[in-house]
Amino acid sequence: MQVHQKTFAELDRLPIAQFLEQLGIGFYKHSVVENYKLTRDKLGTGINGSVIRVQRRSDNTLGALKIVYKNAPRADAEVKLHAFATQCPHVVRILDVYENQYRGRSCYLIIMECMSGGELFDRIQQSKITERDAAKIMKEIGTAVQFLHNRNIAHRDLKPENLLYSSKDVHTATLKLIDFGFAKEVSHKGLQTPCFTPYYAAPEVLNQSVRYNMSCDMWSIGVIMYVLLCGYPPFYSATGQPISPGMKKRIKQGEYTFPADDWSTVSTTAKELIQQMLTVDVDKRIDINIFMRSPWIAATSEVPTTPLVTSRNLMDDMDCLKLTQHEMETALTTMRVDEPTSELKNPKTSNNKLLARRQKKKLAQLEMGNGGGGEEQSNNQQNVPVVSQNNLRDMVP
Ligand code: I85
Repeated sequence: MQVHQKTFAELDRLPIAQFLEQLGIGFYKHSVVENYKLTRDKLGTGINGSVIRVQRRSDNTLGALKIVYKNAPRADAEVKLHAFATQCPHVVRILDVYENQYRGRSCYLIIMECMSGGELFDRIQQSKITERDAAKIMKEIGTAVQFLHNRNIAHRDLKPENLLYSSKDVHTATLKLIDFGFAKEVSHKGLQTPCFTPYYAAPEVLNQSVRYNMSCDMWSIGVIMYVLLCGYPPFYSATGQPISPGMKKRIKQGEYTFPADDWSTVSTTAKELIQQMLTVDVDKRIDINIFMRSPWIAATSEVPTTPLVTSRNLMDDMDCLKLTQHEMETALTTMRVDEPTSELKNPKTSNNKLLARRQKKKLAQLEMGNGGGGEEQSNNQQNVPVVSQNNLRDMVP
């Protein structure tokens, strides 16, 4: 349990086996079938691979096995970030990790506890909930996100499909976050490597990565909370199409309303909280700690027990759920921001030479006691860090 003191960056230096060992997670290279019975039940297909149901031979415990091909761009990051986050009670727990050959390819097999309660919105659709229930659900989601953000980790794929209940029992089930395929540790270290010396970087650029990635999660929380309280998304296409130019424009300008028919009975506190998350200006959007401290979340026992129209709306319009899911997918894809990839690096340019020259000059200045002249523009443009808006999905084979 000494792991609590160690940061992700500290642990990340270790090879995967030791990394997992530090977190008390088993890492094995023998065949997974020696310890688990694989079933044909497919629980879904993620970006990096499939998820199937498994059963531990020793005690019949149900598990979910996720195959992540080792050559996938984020394979190691997914295993490590998920393993690190597994300490949070609102993150699906990793039981073991295997490294096996599958169809001739090397892959990680992540064995998780099986979340047999299914997706959050499937449950909401089937039962009437009150505003207080919604607050409790948002608190569970917020707890997971707070755990991650306070450790410099952005999930970047917060959507209803990634929120599952641990069991079918409504009273005891815990809501947990799944899928770390897009998760990212967002410290400044990416911008400090020799390849990306930020000569031209404005101060705000240095904060951009952290701010954007974290605030992307906050926007997602805002959308999830909106849907939870009414049963339809804040932004939707008027044409019935999954995404339209009008809808894009409304998202970009933050144009949404709280239609009185469904929202008049919802507390102002809840609506204000949503507004603080669905704020277009990233600098004005609230962070997770402020969210968690807001009375609606911190004092759920004082939130009114007004019934919500959510399940009725979700039921009335089966497409609503699909629409919400699609809408979040599109928005998430455009919101994920990455540092420049190594391809942007110009290997011919030597920053070290420049640095050496600088240091020599500084010494000379000190010796001469003057400020010296300026020939600041001598380095290569290609080393300027760019915050690329690569669609990650396009980069994954
Ligand atoms: N349990 N995105 C959609 C699922 N337990 N599922 C997806 N990425 C993941 C599947 C495709 C999410 O990382 C995914 C991941 C992990 C899981 C996962 C993990 C643990 C489950 C891709 C279920 C489930 C739902 C209802 C009933 C049952 C299981 O999906 C059952 F009855 F089988 F227990």
